[in-house]
Amino acid sequence: MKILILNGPNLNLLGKREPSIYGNETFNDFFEALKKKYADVELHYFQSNIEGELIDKLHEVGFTFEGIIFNAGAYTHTSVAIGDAIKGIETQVIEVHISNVYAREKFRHVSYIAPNAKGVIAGFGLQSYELALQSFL
Ligand code: CA2
Repeated sequence: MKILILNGPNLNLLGKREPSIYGNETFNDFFEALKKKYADVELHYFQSNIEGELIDKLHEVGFTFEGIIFNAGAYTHTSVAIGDAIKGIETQVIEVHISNVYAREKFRHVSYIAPNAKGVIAGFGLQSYELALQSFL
């Protein structure tokens, strides 16, 4: 089973800044542990700060992979283009967030991903990604 974890802007800073909101583990450390725990799953990871690169990756895997776990970062709340890309692919997407976006500023309550996602998981720290993976499994 092929699953992509896709991270959007600024998530490359995880574990390096703002630990009170996003924790102190780097995504690479988390991802290495996840791959070991789910060794029978073909887990892929891609991060970009560039909207078009995220869209290209959705197009690249969105007809062959079994699932996409997507934290689009702040693009979640702004990107019509990413919303359209999710509408245009076949692979199901689960929207994830590390923080509970509904307990934060109003602009974070809006999502262009959610209307076309299988579901949304927010507020469980990096465990949000593992919960999404378990849902696909
Ligand atoms: O809670 C989440 O996962 C978010 O998608 C994170 C985004 C934010 O804009 C969304 O509203 C919610 C921000 C990612 C920034 O990540 C950082 C990590 C460490 C240090 C600085 C930024």
